[in-house]
Amino acid sequence: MINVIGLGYIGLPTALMMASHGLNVVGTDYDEKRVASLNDGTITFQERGLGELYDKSRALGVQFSTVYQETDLYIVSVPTPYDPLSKQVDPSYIVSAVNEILDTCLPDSTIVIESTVSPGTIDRYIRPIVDKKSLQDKVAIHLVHAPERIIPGNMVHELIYNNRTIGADDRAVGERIKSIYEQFCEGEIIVTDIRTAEMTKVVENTYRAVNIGFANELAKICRQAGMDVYEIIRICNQHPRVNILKPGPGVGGHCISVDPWFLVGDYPGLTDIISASMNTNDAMPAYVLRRIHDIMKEKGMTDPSRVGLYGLTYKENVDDCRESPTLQLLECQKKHLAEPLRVYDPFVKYDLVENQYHDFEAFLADTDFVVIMVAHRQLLEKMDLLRGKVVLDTRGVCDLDGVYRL
Ligand code: SAJ
Repeated sequence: MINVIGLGYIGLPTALMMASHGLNVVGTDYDEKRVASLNDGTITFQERGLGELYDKSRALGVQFSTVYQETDLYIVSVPTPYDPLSKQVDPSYIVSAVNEILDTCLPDSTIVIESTVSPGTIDRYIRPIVDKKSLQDKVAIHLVHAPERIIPGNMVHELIYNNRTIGADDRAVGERIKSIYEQFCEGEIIVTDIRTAEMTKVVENTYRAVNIGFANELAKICRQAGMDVYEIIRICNQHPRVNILKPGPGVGGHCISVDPWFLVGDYPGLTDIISASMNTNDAMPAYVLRRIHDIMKEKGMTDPSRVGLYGLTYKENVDDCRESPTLQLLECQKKHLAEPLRVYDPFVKYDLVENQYHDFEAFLADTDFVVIMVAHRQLLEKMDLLRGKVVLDTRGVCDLDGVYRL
């Protein structure tokens, strides 16, 4: 039996994918409400294809519990926050999960860490407690790092088709875990050592962060030059070796906005490009706020309560608001002691911020100036409703006359 520890954005899809392929899976989470909801038949977050996977897994007997199971294979997908001051990873959730596993597991067990960690974290914080237990009880506990790569919005597809990396101390253990992932993963699975696996994961997200930072910098350059950044990027991307990403109102989520800081925290003197890109991305919400101010001035608008932000999630068509650019912008606005702007997001059905709307039409009725922060499918289909309003489009998706860009 496989015990998946942590039923969040990564653990839950992984547990369901494994169970739906006939593997015997129990998902464990300390959050009683989450476990109760999953046992009652209610999935805990929205993601394309997850509902079907959930139904199939339930029919095949997947179980959810708050209790760690006695078994010989664990997959750990708990959060790895970072300390905003030191920029270093906070391994406390993984350490406590591994401690609980060590208290429960069978003598010859494997612990697979899927959570993202900074290079060296497993050697520094996890290996010592595992080695101590192995020595004390004369048991063999194997450590493996299998970092996830799935992108919110397309998780189910990517779980099946992405290539994967498995880091293990012992090749045979790595190959054994590979054969389990091969039950559902059709991509190539590369077996390497643990530190290499840790580094590749953080490097992948850093690569994307740096490239988003570049696109954001281009947007600012083009604004100053009075040029259309989207047209420039579109033309440049016709070059066979150029692929520039999209500028936006900032970077959110719990990966790209966090993982590169692990490298900055661990190698402060060697990460100039990375920290400059991260600072550029982090400064985008304040840049959008300045754009709102400038546009209001240009239009002779004086009432900020008529300005509305469309989108609260960190990107389109997901319900995840972690580190979202809209939340960052509202935070920035708060520091100026300003009344928070109006906000609407079709994916956020609960009250998250002040002045939040749950009805698109009501939101539009109360706003003259709409800032597109997230390009949800709903908006793309109803763009006409913005006709006649002042629009600042931070995502490059609106073609209405007179639209303002980043
Ligand atoms: N963004 C831009 N411009 C772009 C692309 C993204 O501004 O051209 C913004 C998004 O709007 C969002 C943020 O960046 O706010 C991050 O979004 P994303 O779609 O780039 O990535 P995530 O955070 O949803 O998922 C990433 C993925 N990593 C890479 O593509 C290298 C995913 O494969 C990882 O599994 C995931 O991080 C993770 O969990 O580490």
